[in-house]
Amino acid sequence: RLDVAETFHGILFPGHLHTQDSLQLALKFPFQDTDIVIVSFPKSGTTWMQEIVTLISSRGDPHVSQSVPNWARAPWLEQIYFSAVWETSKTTTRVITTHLPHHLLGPALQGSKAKVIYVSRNPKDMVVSFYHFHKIANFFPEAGTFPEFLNRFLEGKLHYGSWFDHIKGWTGQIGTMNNLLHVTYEDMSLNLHAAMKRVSAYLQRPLLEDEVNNCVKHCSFNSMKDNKMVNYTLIDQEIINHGKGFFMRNGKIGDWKNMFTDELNQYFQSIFESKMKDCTLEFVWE
Ligand code: PPS
Repeated sequence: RLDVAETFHGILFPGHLHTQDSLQLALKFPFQDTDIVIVSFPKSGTTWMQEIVTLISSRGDPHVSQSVPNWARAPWLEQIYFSAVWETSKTTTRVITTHLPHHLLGPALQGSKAKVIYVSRNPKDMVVSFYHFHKIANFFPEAGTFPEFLNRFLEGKLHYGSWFDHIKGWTGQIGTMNNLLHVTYEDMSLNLHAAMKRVSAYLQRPLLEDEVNNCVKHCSFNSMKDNKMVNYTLIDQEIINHGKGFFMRNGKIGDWKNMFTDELNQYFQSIFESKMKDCTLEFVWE
């Protein structure tokens, strides 16, 4: 069965890609100062940032982004195939992706100069995206109704644990960790050009204006939706049921309004405000 979960430190992970060993190895990973680490809670713009970093590295040339799957050029640290990727790779700058929360991964990063990019998204759109993904990805449990799913999200019971712990844990490091850049899905959505320049400056890969424009062109929603290397259509139908929907689904800010009733929104808001009262982050909801 595909939907058997691996529980690690009280957090559920999809069992077909994670084992106790793969998760344990991630916590002890020897980061190099040249590593670029993309950190996110699922459905927050992970794939988008993988594409942005790939394109910045190739100065806007789409050859790599259109010929190597995202999981082979920016593999997930905690997944079972992770170490095998680097055995065959000749790259000097590794791009590593992870969904792990800071309380688990922080110790491995301590003292390292690896460049961390934390990607977040307003949680209403994020949870709607996750809900739709549960409907097509057979490695997650049944999504149930949206109100049920939202409840599980607010209680931190979905796979990958509590979104509240994740965002507060990582963004709480801003100011403490010099090597952490926080980019939101909404930053990318509202001004991809500016987000691209911020990321390239942070990675110390300044680009010419034409190169920035090429990066922007190749990581627009429409380009990525058509790119087999990032739209997950290479994944077997038994794992992701492409007949039921797309990984590159909607790609917009504010889609939550199509799923949240007024009542659900008020319920969400009350829990969100209480759990986020110690956090000063501002969110863009529409
Ligand atoms: S995962 O499974 O955690 O790796 O998913 P993740 O990549 O974090 O999030 C998937 C959502 O990001 C949207 N996406 C984009 N939106 C706009 N522009 C671009 N280029 C883009 N690339 C990915 C994708 O469509 C998912 O969001 P929803 O709301 O479901 O469309």
